[in-house]
Amino acid sequence: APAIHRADYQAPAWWIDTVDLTFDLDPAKTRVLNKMRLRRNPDVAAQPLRLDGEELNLARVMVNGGGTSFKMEGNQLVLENLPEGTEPFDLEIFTTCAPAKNTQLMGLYVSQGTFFTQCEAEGFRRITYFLDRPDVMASYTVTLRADKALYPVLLSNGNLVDSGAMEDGRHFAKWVDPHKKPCYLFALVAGKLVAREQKIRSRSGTEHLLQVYVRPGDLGKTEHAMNSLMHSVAWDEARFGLPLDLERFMIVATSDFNMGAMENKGLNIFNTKYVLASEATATDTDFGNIESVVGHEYFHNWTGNRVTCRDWFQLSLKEGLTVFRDQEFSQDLAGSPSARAVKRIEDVRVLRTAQFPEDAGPMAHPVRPDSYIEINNFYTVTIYEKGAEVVRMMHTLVGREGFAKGMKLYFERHDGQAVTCDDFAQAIADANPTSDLARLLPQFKRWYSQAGTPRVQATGQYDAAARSYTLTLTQSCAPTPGQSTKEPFVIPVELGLLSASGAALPLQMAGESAAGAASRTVVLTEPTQTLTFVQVDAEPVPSLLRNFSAPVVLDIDYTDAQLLTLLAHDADAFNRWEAGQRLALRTAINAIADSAYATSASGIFDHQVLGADFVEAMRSVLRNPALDAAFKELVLTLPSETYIAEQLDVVDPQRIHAVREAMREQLALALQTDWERAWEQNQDTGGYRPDPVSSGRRALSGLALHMLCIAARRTGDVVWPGKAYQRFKVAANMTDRFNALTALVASGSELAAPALARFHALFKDEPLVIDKWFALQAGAPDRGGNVLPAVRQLMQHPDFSLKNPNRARSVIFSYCSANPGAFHRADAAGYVFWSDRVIELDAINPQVAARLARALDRWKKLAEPWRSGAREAIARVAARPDLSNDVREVVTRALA
Ligand code: BAL
Ligand code: ZN
Repeated sequence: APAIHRADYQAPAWWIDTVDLTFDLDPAKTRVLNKMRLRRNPDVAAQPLRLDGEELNLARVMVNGGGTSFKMEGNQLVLENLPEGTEPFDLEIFTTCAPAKNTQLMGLYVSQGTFFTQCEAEGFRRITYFLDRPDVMASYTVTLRADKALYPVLLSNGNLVDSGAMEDGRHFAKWVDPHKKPCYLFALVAGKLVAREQKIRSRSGTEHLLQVYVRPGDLGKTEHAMNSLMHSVAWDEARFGLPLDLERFMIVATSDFNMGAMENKGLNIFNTKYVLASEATATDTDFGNIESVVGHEYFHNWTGNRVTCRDWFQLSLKEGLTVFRDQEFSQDLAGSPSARAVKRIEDVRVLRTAQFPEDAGPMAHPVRPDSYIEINNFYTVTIYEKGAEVVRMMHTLVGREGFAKGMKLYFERHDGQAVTCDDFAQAIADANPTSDLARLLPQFKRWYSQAGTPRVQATGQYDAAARSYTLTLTQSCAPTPGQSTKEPFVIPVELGLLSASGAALPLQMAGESAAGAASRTVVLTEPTQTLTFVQVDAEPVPSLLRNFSAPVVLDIDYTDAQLLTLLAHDADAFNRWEAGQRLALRTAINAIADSAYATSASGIFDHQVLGADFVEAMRSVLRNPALDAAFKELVLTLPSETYIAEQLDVVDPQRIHAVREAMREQLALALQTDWERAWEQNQDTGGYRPDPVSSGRRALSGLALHMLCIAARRTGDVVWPGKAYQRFKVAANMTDRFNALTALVASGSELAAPALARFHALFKDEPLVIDKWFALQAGAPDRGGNVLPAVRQLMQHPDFSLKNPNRARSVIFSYCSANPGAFHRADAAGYVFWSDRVIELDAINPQVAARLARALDRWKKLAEPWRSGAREAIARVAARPDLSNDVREVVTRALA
């Protein structure tokens, strides 16, 4: 397939004003009657009407009630002899499709006997012939007809205006969406579902009906999703003045879904993973994810739906902005400054372990890409998470109030339109004409056009005689595919200075008459800038990039003592955590490089690598009564293998794994009594609540138990594994139960096998819990190469299915993408397994296959023999003549 280029964008030659769809739903053969009212776009040169279609059977085409000539060109239906002039005319297209055979889960498909749709990005063309592009916005009327016994619930976007019985046990429902929308926001659902309902009243007094639809047995697991939805509605009104614009807002859950969820207008369709939760089946992490995904999809109702994207290159217009909004929502709901910081740290961790590698690899692309082959490959952490960081920097540059003003202007200007990332940035800047953003807008927008993670190198110089401290900040950005040179970015750096003993110093810069606050934001625009601070009594410790104020790598040569000061005293919680991570990272990298440390043939790295200072600092954090448990858990968790690998030019994944395991074991042993205390002091009291404080306590006690089991493995202790097994058996919630199970599995305890068997028996009817069961085993630490055979075995399990994306992810992705120590085998068997699965999945579901294909993105960094093995495996996939565009694009770029 050819690449599509942003520069080639042209407005549509035709507009579709109204769409009237009638569905006769049948799994084997669904009939779709599509009546459209079209007109020529007078602003564009006359040309034939080209409608997109895919895997459709065309039965009839009529214009203004009569026959017409047409032809097929590839997948497009081309009509040349349409009425002249700009008067609207009617076009009627009758097609059939086969939802039961649709394993791609794009367009109309069947999941467990229920019909669902997924149209973003280009799935509507699998339902009917259409101008399948986001800048064509139409008014939709939808009539659904189906067997009443099999499909009692018939849903589409908007309001239900009519329904009733038909002959032969069939019935119908007619829906009208009061808002114009692009076709990617179309949705229908038909099946046996039940709903939790809630009436709410908005600030203006309007009443709305909220509904969460699930399969009948799942109703008891919908309370949290409904609460999250109510919080979302209230939050968007309170923070941005954006009300719910529909009488009825529906969420429907399906267990077969490619993504997390989809923001179809008024009818969000969700992966069950992001709807269903009970304390018995869902962890605290699940509860948190549900809150943020429900929020995310709801917030799209304005950022995405009311104002949508002109073309798919602008995807981050809605995704970056909506991720930023859901992150803010979760922070606002979390409440305390400490809980906010914990959420921020978690978000940054995702950015740095997933997006930074993407930005340095073969799939690197700007937040607003210039070209793509398959748009589905661009639903990436760059578009989403880096896009959110770009919006966050705007927020930083104009302030909270200024940003709210900018949002208001954005909707005043663009409500009902399909627009670009430029339009958004312009609105925020124009609403804040005296801001740094307005002053620097063209340069700021390089964040949209330039790929790659900028690096900021910082060096400090203290001049005792002048009592001044000079910071030199130099920015650079490495080349990425198709972009060999980069211009300087606008980088907001929030910073402060600490005394050697950790006191916050008031900041006074050269030329200023008095000292100001102890923290401020400096905006970098030049390749190199120097900042001079005066009235500094002794060499300070700089705290830079507080709260991770820009998505950059900060290179700075801290001494261990400086990092220990930051870890103990920085007023910025993010940088406190970051100081601990830097200490651990430095230790890991030194040990990985140090040839004096040998790895034994069995892969055991039997050395003390952590210094006493680090261990004592970790002990202080654990014992510090002023710190929240959630924060302690983050500090005491070592940087991931993926993150460590990103810091190295040449990656030996086994050595990284061995060193990190050794560090963990050392922490487990050295802090044993503190872990015991952390376990005892953080037990649940009272009933289960997934709030930040109690989930933080569970996270810390879970880590403690894990560490105690790791220590027991070395000491031969049987008490803690026994306690873990006991906790596993009697736990009152899934978080505690799963943490205990994980501790047993991860420490290789003999009790792991009986616990796993018991877990499966307990939850055999809970698919989302069974996903956890699979994922835990596929992600288990490798002991002598045992994980790959176990994964193969898991794929033979009666509960396994390659067709269900959640299940495929729970086994295959957990192994290939989340278990580097087991996946990167010297014999390349992990890679061969990967290539087999990519090929196998591609025939079923190209979107899921292409995600899996990304698991070897960073192969060029691997040391031998992994590098050659990985290249061979990718080449093996690329050699297949019958690949989807999705997988073809990924492997071609990987080999380039
Ligand atoms: N628009 C695709 C799913 C999401 O980002 O909400
Ligand atoms: Zn989204």
